[in-house]
This record gives sequence, C-alpha cells and structure tokens, in this order.
Amino acid sequence: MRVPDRCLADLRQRGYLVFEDFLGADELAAAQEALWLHYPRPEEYFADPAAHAWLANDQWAGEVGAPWRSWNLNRLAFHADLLDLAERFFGSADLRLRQASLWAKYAGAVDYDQRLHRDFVNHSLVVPKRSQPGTQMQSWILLSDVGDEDGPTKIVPLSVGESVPYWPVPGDHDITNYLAEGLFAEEEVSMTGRAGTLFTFRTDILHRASRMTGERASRFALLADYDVWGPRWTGKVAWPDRATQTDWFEIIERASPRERSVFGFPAPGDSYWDEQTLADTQTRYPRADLTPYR
Ligand SMILES: O=C(O)CCC(=O)C(=O)O
Repeated sequence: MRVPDRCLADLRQRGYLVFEDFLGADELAAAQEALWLHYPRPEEYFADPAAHAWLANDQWAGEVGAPWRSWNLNRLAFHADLLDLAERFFGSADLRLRQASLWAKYAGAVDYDQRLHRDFVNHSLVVPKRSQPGTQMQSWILLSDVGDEDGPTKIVPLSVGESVPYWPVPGDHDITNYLAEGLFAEEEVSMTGRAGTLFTFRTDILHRASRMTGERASRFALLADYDVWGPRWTGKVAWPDRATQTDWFEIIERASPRERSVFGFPAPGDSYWDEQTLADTQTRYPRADLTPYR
C-alpha cells in the first residue's frame, strides 16, 4: 500500500516512520511461505534448537543476504510502494538498493540485545551532513507479528538522539556496543507491529536490537536499504559479487528496467547498450526481455 505523506513527514522530522499493512495479504502470505526455504519454522526450531546451531553463532547469524530462493521474497526488496517512498524521500528516481537481507531471530539462540548505534558507520565512509535531509534509508518489512516480547528494534527520535556526536566510534570494535547501556531508555520507541508492517529509519538515527523475552518468540523481517546512485562514499553490497548465484538470474529476468536499475543494471538509453552488449547480455539472461534497451 502506498506510504502516506504523513509517514514521509515522520521520516523527515523524527527520522523514522512506521506504517502498518504496507504489504497486501496475498504478498505477505507468499513471502511468509517462502521464508521456510531459508529458515526452520518456529515449531521446528524450538523442537530441536541444536539441529539449527548455525542460528546461534552470533546475533547476526540469522541474516541472509539477497538474492533469495523465491521471487515472492526478492520482489519485496524493490516493491513498487517502497520505491515510491524512496523516490519521494530522496527527491530522485535514481535509486540504489544498497543491501537487502532477510533476518530471522529465535528466542534463546543468542542474546540479541544491543546498545544504541547509527548505521551510517558501516554504510558510509564519512558522516551524515546535518544541513541536508537524510540521504540513506533502512527499510524493514515485518514478516511476522512483532510485539514487545519478540525483540522489537528500538529507535530514538532524531530530536532526542542528535545530541550524541557521530564520532568517536571505537575502532576495531562492535559498533553496536559502545554507547552506555540504558541511554535514552525512556525515549526510545519500539518498532512493534503486525506482519506486513513497514518501518523505515535513516542511517543518522540511533537505534538498537532488543532482547527477545518471549519464551518461544521468533521474529522474521526483510531489510532493504536505499540511497541514490552518485556518492562514491556510501555502500554495503556489491551486487556483481552475487550475480553468479543461482537465485540471481530470476531477478534480472523478471524485474522491470526500473527495478533492475536499483541493482545498477544499465538503464534503457544508456550508452552501454549496443548490438554486441544486447546479444551477450541476452545470452547471460536468456529469459529477460531486453527490448526496452534496444
Ligand atoms: O535487529 C534489530 O532489531 C536491529 C539490529 C541492528 O540495529 C543492527 O544489528 O545494526
């Protein structure tokens, strides 16, 4: 569903937005079903946690980067309403998907609690420019209901957190574990919501993961981080590095030219395209309709 302007105003002014029912019931159900291509269902996990020990390696073990094994997941990373939101926020259609991942958490696997931190630290070589509106957004689409016991992300509104300097962040150190425990505990907001909710925050916003307190709690989300093409000092994932994975090809073959462009695929009209590049790219992606590039 289209993200309303009032949410966009929240992202600009408070640094985050929450929008319930972002996903339609059908697209949510299809994505939820596809999760089990990557993760154990909660009942399977809790029946035998030791059989899924990979999920307990550390806090981030349950994060699985795109491309994923189903179009029903992949398509959500460039959902039309997400691109529409990013376009309005940045005032540009030249959108770049900086990274996309699925993230599963299961109570008891590991202690997921974090201290407050800002994501620009490993999404940019420099620091946010305070005189400009946010230039990077992190989007989380909840694929399971998230209540207070399910380890909701906690976010500190911009006006509260901006007094904390961007730096120092200790080098060679877990960036999520250096600010004081309990900082802004009264002011932080829990990103709870039913499955299908979108929450988005800027990379200049203090936030943290919180502990899962429900005995058999689990949490599933799809993350898609956007900025615009241009700055050379931002980034996270280099898609060409993943472009030989089996699941990659369906993305290029089924996505529209606009959707492909968020990965850096050359746009129609780009001087890259000529008879040779069209023919060879068609060989690489046999089922892609490349006529818009002719
Ligand atoms: O999992 C979460 O709720 C937030 C995680 C996070 O902020 C991080 O690992 O940087």
